Formats: sequence, structure tokens, C-alpha cells
Amino acid sequence: MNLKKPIFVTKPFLPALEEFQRRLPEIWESRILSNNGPMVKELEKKLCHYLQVPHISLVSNATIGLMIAIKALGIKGDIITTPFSFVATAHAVLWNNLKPVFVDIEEDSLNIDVNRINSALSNNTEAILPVHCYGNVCSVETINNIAQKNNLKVIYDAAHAFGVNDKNGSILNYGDLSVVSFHATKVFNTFEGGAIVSQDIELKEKIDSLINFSIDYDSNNVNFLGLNGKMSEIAALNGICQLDHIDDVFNKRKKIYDIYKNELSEIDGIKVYEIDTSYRNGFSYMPILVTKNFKLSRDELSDALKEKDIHTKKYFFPLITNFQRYKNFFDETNDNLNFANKAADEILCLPIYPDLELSELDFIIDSIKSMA
Ligand code: T4K
Repeated sequence: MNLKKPIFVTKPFLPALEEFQRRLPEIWESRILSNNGPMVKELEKKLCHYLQVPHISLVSNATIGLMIAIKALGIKGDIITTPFSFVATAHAVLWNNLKPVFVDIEEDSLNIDVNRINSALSNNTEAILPVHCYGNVCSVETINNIAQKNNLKVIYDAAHAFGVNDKNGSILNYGDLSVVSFHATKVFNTFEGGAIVSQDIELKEKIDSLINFSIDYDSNNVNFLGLNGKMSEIAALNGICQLDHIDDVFNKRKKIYDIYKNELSEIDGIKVYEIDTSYRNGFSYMPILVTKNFKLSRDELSDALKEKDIHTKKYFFPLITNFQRYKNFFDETNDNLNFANKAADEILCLPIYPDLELSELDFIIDSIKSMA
């Protein structure tokens, strides 16, 4: 078997080089490289149309996007969030000098447990920051009800949820704001990048100002504490070219997910994470849970696959609350994070990307089966 190794957890999709080169002269001739140039404007418009969302602000990455989202909503109190996420989710809260309040997740979806949100509410709670983990939609209706009843803001960390729909269309339309990542490792990338989806134009304008230092040249004033969170023109061009291929990317990823699911679901001790396939999904990750019934522990399986040059990732281990920086933000005497801790110990994300050859996929599956 002639396999292209190493096999990484992902390989970014890129358009054909000629497609990118064809439009490069526009940037070279205009010399507009940044600051809300024509490529950024074009990509924002095209994304609003593709994703069916009212307003998008492109940003340099989703971490900055989350920081800005919190700032744009003027949140001053505590933010209830999930510990089972990439650390960027919690970092965005701390960067705003606010307190993250961590609650446990649901055993199956691995998304924030809405019942725990209710019990964590306090007079200081001002917002909820759930994550659509691996692009699986959170219990948005219940979260919306909790938010309305308690006058809370909701920011969705939708880093994994590019192009994900449910029965109502894009899931990016839930909450006050949603933040998507366009990092190289995501289903849709602009090398580095991200987007904040807002539902009203005033908020979009405030976000656009915040990512450009909040300088108002009309009044020669700085209205808020802005920063530089802009996307460059070259990054936006990559996004424009990628968008032409996105449906094909999604289809290829779905095919890979389906094969993994069929082949691995029968293995004792391996639980394939269920992704809702009834509506459009990008299959941004291929998570499995390595439970105690499997012959090897999660770490042993990961190491054994690495020896075969198959590189998996433990998204998300360690649990955020197990990082020293975050230990003091959770008091185990009051509550527990049992499901989140269990997930962090069992999770393993397998390689998934549109260019993954069937022979490579077979090799990964056969390798796992041989260790069962
Ligand atoms: N919220 C959530 C829930 C998130 O998951 C993330 C980020 C964020 C917020 C923040 O979004 P951004 O600010 O990043 O836009 C990756 C990504 O850096 C990060 O974006 C992502 N989530 C996180 C889950 O994973 P690493 O440290 O695992 O990436 P790395 O460098 O180990 O790459 C994994 C594999 O991908 C490599 O083995 C090879 C391949 N790769 C990677 C890159 C960067 C490539 O082939 N080409 C590349 O350019 O963090």
C-alpha cells in the first residue's frame, strides 16, 4: 500500500493555486492590503448569502472574535460556559477581566448541560457562552428561554459550526452573537481568521469599530477600548476561492464520517460521537470516545496510532478547569464536572479532511480494529 504519511488529524483544504493567483493582481495593483478592503467586503457579502445570516464581521481569528463579542455586548458580569472546549473560549472571558463559571456537559452531545446553567445562575450572571461542540447544535431553544427569563446575553462559540444548519436554517442565527473560526484546521479556512455573526446592523457597526481600534475619524474620538482584529485582504481572497468548493468539501467529509461510523461503531469500547446528519453539517471533527471496554486506554491508542504515523488529537484534553490557570474557577465541593472530565479522558479525534484517500482511511480503521 502506497500511503501518504504522516497522516495528520487534518489537512487544510486549499483551492487550486491558479484560482488564487488569478485574483492576486487585484491586490497587487490596488495596494489595499487590509483595513476593510474590497476582498473583505466581498467575502462578507458572499458569506452572508451562503450562510443565510444577516451580518458578518470578518476578524483575524475566532479568539479575538470572542473577546470582541463580549466587549461589544458590554458584558460586565459572570459568564456561564463549558469547560469542555478549546482554552480560547475561557481565555476570551478572562481577557475581558470577567469570571467564567463552568458547568458540566451532557453525556452524549458533549455540549453544555442546560439544567446546570439554571443551577449556576446568580445575581452576577450576565451572559452564557455555550460551544456548539464539533458542530453539533446546543439546546438553543432552552438556552434562549433561560436567557430571556433572566435577562442574559448569549454568545455562541461556533468555532466548529461553519455552515451548520438545523430545522430553522443556520445555527449561527441563535443568540446575540455567534463566533466562527476560519483557522487552518477548520472546514473553511482563511489561513487564520474568523467571523462574528450579528443579528442587527448597530451591533455589526460597533464590532467593526472595535476591531479597528474604535477610532472614529468623524469625531476624532476613541469611543471604546478597541483593538486590531481585522482580516487581511490576502486571507479574505483565500476564503472567496474556498467558498466555490465548500459543498464538495462538506460532501467528502460526510462520506468519511459515514465510513468511520459504519466501521468503528461495532467495536467494543469505541463510541462514535453522533453528529446530527438530518441537516447540513461540515463534519469538522471525527471524535470517538475510547471507553474502558476497549483493550487500550485512550492515550495508549493514540500512542499506538502515532507509531504508525497516524496523528490524532485529544480535543479537548486537558479539561479547561484542569489547567492551573483555571483551577480556582471551579469549586468541586459545590458541583461536579463528571461528564466533562470523562469526555476529556476518553476523547480522541481521528483524521478527517477532504483529501483523505480511501486507502488511508482503511489503514486508520484497520489499525484501530487490529488493536481491539
Ligand atoms: N473556540 C473553539 C471551540 C475552538 O476549537 C477554537 C480553536 C477557538 C475557539 C479559537 O479559534 P481560533 O482563534 O484558532 O480561530 C488547533 C487550532 O489552532 C485551533 O484553531 C482549534 N480551535 C483547536 C481545536 O486546534 P492545534 O494546536 O491542535 O493545531 P496543530 O498545529 O497541532 O494542528 C493540528 C494538525 O493539523 C497538525 O498536526 C497538522 C495539521 N495542520 C495544522 C496547521 C496549523 C496543517 O496541516 N496545516 C496547518 O497550517 O490547535
